[in-house]
Amino acid sequence: VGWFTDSMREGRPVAVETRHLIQETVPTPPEGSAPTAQAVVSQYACQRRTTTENNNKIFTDAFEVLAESYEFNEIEGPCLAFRRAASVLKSLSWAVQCLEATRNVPCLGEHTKAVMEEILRYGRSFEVEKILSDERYRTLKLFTSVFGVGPKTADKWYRGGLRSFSDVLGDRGIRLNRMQQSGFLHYGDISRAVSKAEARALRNIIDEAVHAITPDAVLALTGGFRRGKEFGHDVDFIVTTPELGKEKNLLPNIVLFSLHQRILLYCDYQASTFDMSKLPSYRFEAMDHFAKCFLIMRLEGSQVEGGLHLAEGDSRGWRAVRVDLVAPPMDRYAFALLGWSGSRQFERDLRRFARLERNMLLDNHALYDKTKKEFLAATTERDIFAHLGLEYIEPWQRNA
Ligand code: DCT
Ligand code: MG
Repeated sequence: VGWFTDSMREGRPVAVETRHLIQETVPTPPEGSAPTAQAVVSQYACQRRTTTENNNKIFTDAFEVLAESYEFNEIEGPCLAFRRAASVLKSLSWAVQCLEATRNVPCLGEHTKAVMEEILRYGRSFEVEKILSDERYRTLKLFTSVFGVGPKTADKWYRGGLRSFSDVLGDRGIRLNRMQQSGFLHYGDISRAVSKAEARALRNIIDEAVHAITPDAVLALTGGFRRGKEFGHDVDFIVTTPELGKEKNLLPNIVLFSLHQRILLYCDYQASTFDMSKLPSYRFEAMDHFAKCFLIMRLEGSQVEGGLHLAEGDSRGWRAVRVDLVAPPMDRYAFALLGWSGSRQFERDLRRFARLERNMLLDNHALYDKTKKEFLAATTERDIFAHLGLEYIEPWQRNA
């Protein structure tokens, strides 16, 4: 999870959740509009089914640039508005061909519609093109593509007059932390997408590591690969064991095993700070309190079915891959699995739905009913959806 690392270190929350448009009345669409436009589309991603097939990529790519530009400028309202707009368009089974067809689609504000109008008319957005050629945007985008460098650090370097990696690496005044050093060292590999086959190979390696020591351990692939994505920026796993308390040994043991196998290129282990008695948490926190590891692992081509996903002409026979491991206690497993399966927008809306529609607090640790003043138990993701009064959404339908 590259996107939160800097915020975590700098103590800045990643997102601010604000109440948005609620579409309650549904006008009848004009004749000839997209047929499915008549269906009510929920403003909450957790009430929509979003596969990896995106019929509105021309719009959502543009919105992502705008959102990121607002994020770099720390303007959170419009940033979130564009992320929500992108998310709702991703859920549509049809391509938007005219603005009138979106009359029953929530979360599309004035600014968003103006951008869509431009794209529909000219095939591109001038506002987006201006951002893409903006020096500050381009530099921040480049710097934040390094593992361990978030928007705050990138902006500091930019304000210091730095524009390229060689500027940063040649600046005597900059002391890179260990994470950033590894980020630069393995830049080529970890900025390259990880394939599904590579994710499966890593699963086999970690499975062997964890079961060598704890035969009854449970290992689950989460993140984008659990949602059926073909490629990801990292591979996320949850690992636990039925015996409460024993999960504490899992990550240190996997790390030791990997060290022994000489496949560990970087390791940042964070012990658990989880304390059930400190819940529920009313504060929005970017990160959960479970034990976790942010790793860079060495993956051999011989372990990957069909071979490594390398650049043409690269014949090293191995590559570096970013891997995240989380180890919650078993009684928190369903919450951790739901939280780490993403997408980020799906998670945001689950929490927002819980709070605004059910008076409940949901995070990666627990679900708390503020009306009944009690925690709601869950052993599966389905239990959590049921407590929230939501239809179950399969992981592959959570690509919001
Ligand atoms: N997550 C979370 N809390 C955080 C950070 C992440 O609950 N503070 C969840 C949301 C998504 C999931 O963890 C994995 O994060 P990423 O790896 O960043 O996202 P991804 O969906 O797996 O995307 P990618 O394919 O790019 O890795
Ligand atoms: Mg991931």
